[in-house]
Amino acid sequence: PTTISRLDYQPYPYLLPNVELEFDLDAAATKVSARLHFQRKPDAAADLPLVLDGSELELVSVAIDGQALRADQYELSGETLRLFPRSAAFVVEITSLCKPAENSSLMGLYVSGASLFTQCEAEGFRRITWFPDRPDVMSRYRVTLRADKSRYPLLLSNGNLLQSRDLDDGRHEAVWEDPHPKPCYLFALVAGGFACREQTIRTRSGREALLQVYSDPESRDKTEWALESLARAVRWDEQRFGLELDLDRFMVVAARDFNMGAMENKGLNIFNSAYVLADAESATDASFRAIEAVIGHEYFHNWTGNRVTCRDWFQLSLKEGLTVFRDQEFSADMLAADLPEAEARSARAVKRIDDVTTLRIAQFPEDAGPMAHPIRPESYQEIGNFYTATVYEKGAEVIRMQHTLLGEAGFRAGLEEYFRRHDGSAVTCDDFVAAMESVYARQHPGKNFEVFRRWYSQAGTPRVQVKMDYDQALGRCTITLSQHCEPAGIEKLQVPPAAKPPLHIPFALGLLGREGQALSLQHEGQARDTVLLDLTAASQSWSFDGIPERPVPSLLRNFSAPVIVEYPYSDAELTLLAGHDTDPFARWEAGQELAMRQLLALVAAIQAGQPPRVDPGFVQVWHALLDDKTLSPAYQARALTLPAEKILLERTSPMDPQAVAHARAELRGVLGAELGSSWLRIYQECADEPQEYHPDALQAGRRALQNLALSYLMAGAHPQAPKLALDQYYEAANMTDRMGGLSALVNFSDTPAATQALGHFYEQWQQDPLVVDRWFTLQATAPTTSVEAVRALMLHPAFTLRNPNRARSLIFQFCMNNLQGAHTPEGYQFWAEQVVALDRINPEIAARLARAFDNWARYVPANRDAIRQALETIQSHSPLSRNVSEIITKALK
Ligand code: B3K
Ligand code: ZN
Repeated sequence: PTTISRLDYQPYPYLLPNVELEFDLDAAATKVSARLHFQRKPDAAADLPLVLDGSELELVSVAIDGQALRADQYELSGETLRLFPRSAAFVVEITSLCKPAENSSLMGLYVSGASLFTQCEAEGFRRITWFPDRPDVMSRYRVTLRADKSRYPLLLSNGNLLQSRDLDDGRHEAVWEDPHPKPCYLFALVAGGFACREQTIRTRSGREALLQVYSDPESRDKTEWALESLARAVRWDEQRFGLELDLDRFMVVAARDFNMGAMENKGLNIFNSAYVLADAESATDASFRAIEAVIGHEYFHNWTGNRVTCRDWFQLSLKEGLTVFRDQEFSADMLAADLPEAEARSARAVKRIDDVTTLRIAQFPEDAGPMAHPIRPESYQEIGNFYTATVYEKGAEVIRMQHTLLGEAGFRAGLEEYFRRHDGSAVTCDDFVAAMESVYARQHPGKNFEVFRRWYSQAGTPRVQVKMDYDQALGRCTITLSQHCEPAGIEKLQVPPAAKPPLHIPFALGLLGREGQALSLQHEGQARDTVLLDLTAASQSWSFDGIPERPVPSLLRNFSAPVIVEYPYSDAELTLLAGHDTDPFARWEAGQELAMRQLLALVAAIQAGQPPRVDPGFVQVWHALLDDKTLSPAYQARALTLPAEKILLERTSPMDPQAVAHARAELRGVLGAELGSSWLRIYQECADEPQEYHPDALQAGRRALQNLALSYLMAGAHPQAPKLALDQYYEAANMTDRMGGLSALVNFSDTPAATQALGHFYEQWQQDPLVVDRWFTLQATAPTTSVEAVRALMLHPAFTLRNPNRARSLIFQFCMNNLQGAHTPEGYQFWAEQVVALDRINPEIAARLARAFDNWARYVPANRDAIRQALETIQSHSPLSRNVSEIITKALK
């Protein structure tokens, strides 16, 4: 397998300003005729061959300037077609065939249901036609689509519809033109029968634009929220960043079969239906929020990704990190909208807590494992493997730090500068940082982003060690921050280890008095409750005067950098912070850290064969949080949720998944039992307010807290719990409550009533694929579910490996989110089998499953050895896709 390196980038020697494509669409064989207008760049050598990419294509004919080429006039080998043009400007005409119905990879042109869809990012366009399939070749597209009219009544592509007409023998034709030059990865077409929900909006400059959401006709009543979310996203990007929609028509189409969440094709976003379809009866609060986030994300790509795109795929975080940051801010603003100041602050903190939790569950382990890479990777074998939590979520944190350093107005100015410099081109992460730096240097004469840039080239999660000294006589508190970052991924194999220079870490700090009161800090000539320390060296100190008593530090407020903080808090100090910190994120964090200590102690006891014992002091902390009437329900739900199993797992060494699952269940049981009457009170208070369903922060928060209370009541075996859960399940008026009831039953009781409710659920919802996915997921993740049970579920008529959502709902959920069931020798062998089976169908999806046990080398010996065997089982299969092979090879290094 070839490894591609970032530093080997070479510009493409030709411009391709215009592309004309004609499609004769047919599921079995689609004929594609391309007319490509090339111009050699002035600085390119005249004898360079023209190199085009193509995959799984049948070449019918190729011509240059109207002259058909004989087979000896071009070179076709593997995925490369070489032509030898004789002039500086010429037209290449290629006709080829592709086979959508046989394409199970869901890259390129494929069939889903009765419709045809495309997915081109990153390298899917080469499965449609021979082309320079790289993001730095930008062209204007004119696309003619022809197909049978009754089978494919709607023919969509990017841009504007120029004309449509009926042809002979039941076929019809549509011609689309996209006025904006784009790389081929943003090309899209859709053909099929769809229902449309649409709305006209007026953009801020007064232009009218048509927003459309297309779905299966039977799902049309579930597209209202998506369309509203799209309209909100358009408005928000205008208001927050001054970015206006540049199209007359913006379309979103839902597909049942889709590898990722969605795709930002210019003017024609194609979505996994899970991120479009929702109504109160079938979707949970979390789904409504996720739809809003993904609709926003893809829409925001229209500027950050499409207007300015990536020079090469190493720059992926240029668009993804930035766009994730933008969707996070969008979601936070939507959650906080219309709330009074204090509630708005709490709602934003909840969003931050959820985003940081995602980072810790998905990205920290990646940074600590064999696939660790900087947000701008240095090399890859298969780019499809680098749509990672690091590129996306850590990438967003790196953008967020720039926002923190520049401030809101400075960041907006930096973004404006970025568009001034680069609109319409394909650029690098360095270009983005340089635009931001130009504003930063103006704000802070003498400072720059020289050290900050290292975030783009360094893998691994940095640790920041905090030391606090207090001088009573001087009333002076001195904070010393020291950073270091362990070797990550392949760096671990290097001897001697590569030097990892310090990073620029914006570190937000507050100090609390012993009564929990905020202390005012003098910093850079101002008095503040929170100061931002600029850590740019291995170790630095800051002193604060006028501090009347030895304070308790509140560290990394609002999670101001993606690092791990180390400070020797006493339990009493954490308890103070958990009850009083004025920074809601840091307050949550303190409670989580206390819970983490309990959990780690339980893990140790379980491993030593001792009876697990929970500290009554800790139960009191949870009790106080339960009784705190000042907290918003959504925040309270987060504060009372124990750290996720995967976060706990990362904190055990060696990692012991069975002990982790056992410890967390134990603590939940103790908290449920000892605080039973409080949980019941909370449950009843939350259940008390019937209203018309809306997924807003307040209502959703109340439901989250109610469902959390129910799960604790079940875990604590409260005598009333099973009846509450059953009643809630059968009487629910929305899916959030229904799932809350059902999951309480299924996760905490293996009773006939639970089995019956599961059966009832399937009966009720079997027509709705997204709800059937929930049904599989619930069973896949229930602690009592064994490998045998999963195999039985795979035989269910509704199961198929070919639909990614369905495969994820059962196989991925079991392997990745069922510690008890999956972390067994049978579990690991089952995983290996499924990776191999999926690889034959869909390599991109298979490679994601292949990463389930990335960190196997850090597990306790029995698990470690069993996973190694399973990895070797996978490796022994051939052929493996480039995708899976890269993952397995790196895991076994
Ligand atoms: N840009 C797409 C990524 C799809 C790539 C799949 N191979 C999704 C997104 O981040 O918006
Ligand atoms: Zn994206």
